[in-house]
Amino acid sequence: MKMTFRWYGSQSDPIPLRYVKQIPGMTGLMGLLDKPAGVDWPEDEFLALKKEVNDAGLALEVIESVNVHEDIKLGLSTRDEYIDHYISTVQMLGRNGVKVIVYNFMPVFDWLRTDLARVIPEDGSNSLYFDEKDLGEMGPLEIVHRTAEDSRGFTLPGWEPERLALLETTLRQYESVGPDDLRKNYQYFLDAVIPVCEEAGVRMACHPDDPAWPIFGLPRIAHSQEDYDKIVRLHDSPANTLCLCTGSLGSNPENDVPGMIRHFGEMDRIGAMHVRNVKYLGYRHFREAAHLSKDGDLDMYAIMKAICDTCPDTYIRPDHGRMIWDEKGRPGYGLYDRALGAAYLNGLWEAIEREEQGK
Ligand code: DNO
Repeated sequence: MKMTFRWYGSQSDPIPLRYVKQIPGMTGLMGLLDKPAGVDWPEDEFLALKKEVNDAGLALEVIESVNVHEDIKLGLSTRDEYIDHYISTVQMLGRNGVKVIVYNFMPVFDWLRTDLARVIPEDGSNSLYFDEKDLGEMGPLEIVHRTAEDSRGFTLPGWEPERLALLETTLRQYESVGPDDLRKNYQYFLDAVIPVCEEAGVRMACHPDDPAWPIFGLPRIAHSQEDYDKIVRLHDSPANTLCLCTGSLGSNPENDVPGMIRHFGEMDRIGAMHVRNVKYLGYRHFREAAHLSKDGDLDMYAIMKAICDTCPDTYIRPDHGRMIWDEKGRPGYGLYDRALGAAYLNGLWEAIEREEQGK
């Protein structure tokens, strides 16, 4: 397992890279460039990022959020041009040492929460929170405005302003797209991109729907084992993999997260993992918790054990942390709680490996 950290670049992330390097066991980043969906990523900008990261003693083998343009998901006639840009970006990243690209195929919204800073009464920390009841009252436009207001001035991944500016039009375009249409458009995308990935030595890793159910009547096709079984079959290749996010899939208690890791790990279809815990508060109602098993409802030991048994070489990162110790960071992406998460996951890993060696 290679422990990595999501970092937004020195212009936008208040966390200096040397702090990331100082987290015990941290080997690299799941990095990103802040680029709108559909553009060809400029090689010089990527190389500058890579140099900065490598100079800090960290690897840059995973890139997150090479976003798929909405026209590709909608299957519009303009999609081929955007797919061409995607392909050039894959080729560029591959020749510069990137092994995995984390992306998603969610219509319009990436992850969604109804509160970005819900205070946890037990200890006064706060975390991302979701209650479907609040969402019902809000509607898509309101949630977008509220999320922007609550983000403390930080851009949030998946909530890029240029995408959301077109929100009303895009929502209308999806009215005639059902899950099967979306899957067909997905297959078209994978058929074009995966052969290029195979040549470039890159694996595509699809992030699940978060939360793990449909929202606002939009089609969503990546939130259960059954969904992912279909996705890996859309284009059968070792380069067509999942970014198994435990907190996203785990938001639905019907998903057996360790079981899913074993299922797809054994098939060698896990390219990367986001590892975090959630606390259920009711039907479609949860908050994000500290990484520890006892602080939430996921069994983090069983999760790490499943990784160790079936995909021990995968890249993982501690995912969304709470805001603790008065940190004023990007919601979900502060330093302190994610660093604690990494330390805890590394501790579990050491114990599991020792256990294996002692057998
Ligand atoms: C949320 C992130 C996601 C993820 C994208 C990948 O915090 O995990 O935004 O990066 O879905 O495309």
